[in-house]
Amino acid sequence: MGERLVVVSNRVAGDRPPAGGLVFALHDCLTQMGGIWVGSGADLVEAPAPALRHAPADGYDRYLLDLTEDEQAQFYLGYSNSVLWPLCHGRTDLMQIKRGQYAGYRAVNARMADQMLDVLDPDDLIWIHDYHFLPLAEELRRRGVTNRIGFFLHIPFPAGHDIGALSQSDALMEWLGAYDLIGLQSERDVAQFIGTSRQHPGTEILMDGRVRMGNRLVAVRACPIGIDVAAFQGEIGTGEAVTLSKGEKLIVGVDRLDYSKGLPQRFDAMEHFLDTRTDADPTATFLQVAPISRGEVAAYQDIRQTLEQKAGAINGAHGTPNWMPIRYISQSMDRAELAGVFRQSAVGLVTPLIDGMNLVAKEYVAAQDPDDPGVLVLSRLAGAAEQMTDALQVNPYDPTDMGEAIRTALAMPLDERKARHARLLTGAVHEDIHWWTRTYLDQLRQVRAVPVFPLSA
Ligand code: ADQ
Repeated sequence: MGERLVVVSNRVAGDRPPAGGLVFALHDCLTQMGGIWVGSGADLVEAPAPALRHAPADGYDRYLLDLTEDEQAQFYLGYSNSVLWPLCHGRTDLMQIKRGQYAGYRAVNARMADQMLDVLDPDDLIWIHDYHFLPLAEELRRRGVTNRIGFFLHIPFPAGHDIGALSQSDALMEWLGAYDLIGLQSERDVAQFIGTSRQHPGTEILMDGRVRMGNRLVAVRACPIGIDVAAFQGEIGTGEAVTLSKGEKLIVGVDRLDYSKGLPQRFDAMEHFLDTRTDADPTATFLQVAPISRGEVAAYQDIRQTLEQKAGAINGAHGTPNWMPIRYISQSMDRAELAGVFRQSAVGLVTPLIDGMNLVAKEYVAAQDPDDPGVLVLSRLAGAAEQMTDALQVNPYDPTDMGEAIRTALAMPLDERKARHARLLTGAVHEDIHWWTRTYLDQLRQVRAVPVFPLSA
């Protein structure tokens, strides 16, 4: 039997077209290449089935792992999103370490490995995604799986000075040592990985770029994720997505509601712009779309309240009976609506405090009219900043810097807008989603963490 791709990620595409960045990218990859996609089922169960549930999709097969309500609390909301997510985003202060989470995380990974054995073939190329399944390769190796196994981390690799906040920091490095290729979003993440590895006994960085982890040699590479530019452009309709008055400009921000996305600072930047407004500045309305995510986690409830208060205060101070400077929406939008809003806006604000990549930045560029493009204002701390050097790059912690960038973007002459956009679009087209999957999988086929010693149980 020939090579078959086996993708594992927590979320899999449902029956409707997938929405989120990671899910969209993997759906596209599997539709083209065929193979199987293993993930956790959306509906919680009282007692998990003894085997993965088969759910065919167009062009590939899906296999779903059942989760109970308790496992959802410990594995997903707990260890994954209240421990690993804040750790990787430099917010150790928001980590909520609670008894039972780690055991739940390990148990779900172990059951996933057990149940995957039934669907794996010896020639399968296994590609595991993101922080929910860090220990999965080690679990598979324990069960005798010798296939090539790649990992891709979509979020930043934790900084060396934060790693001590994870009680299982040694285990983390051992889990990673069971892969053949560790893919990270940016060179910054590779540097963080190397820094963290240096602190870990038994890990050694080799001159050829590989890392000796225990008795295995593992390759670590930056491979920045991209988007399907043509597909996103195909979403753009005709007509105005947002009603504006004559001469009014639109500034847009689109994010999951998450503390890593820098939303309060972005609202402060808009306030700075309004506070220092002169007659030379156009009337500009800021539309922030931020649907609630992970609403059960406390840190996510706080951010929602903060934003509602800020939007109210800024509108109260600067609005008029006919105009509100901030429109804040906490509901999701479909991709066609999003594409339309991006195209209509004069400025795209993508200002996370830290981000693995940030696909909104690339979608914003893809959606612009090349003859009259909007300007991307991009956080220098987003992974995307390494590729998108023609954006106006800002410090997302500094509202004055961002507020002045909004002013610069609104006043930017057409020639400069066109030149910057053309270069950004060329980059997004060249290093798109197809390039990403091709580049990653080509490297995975080439590398081999040698030798594969069975790990003791
Ligand atoms: P996310 O943190 O979810 O992804 P991002 O890369 O911006 O962040 O992707 C979000 C996706 O969801 C985009 O495709 C965007 O269009 C869509 N989206 C966002 N807000 C939306 C809204 N209001 N309505 C509808 N759709 C919305 C993680 C990492 C990122 C990394 C991706 C992919 O945190 O750094 O870029 O994975 O690797």
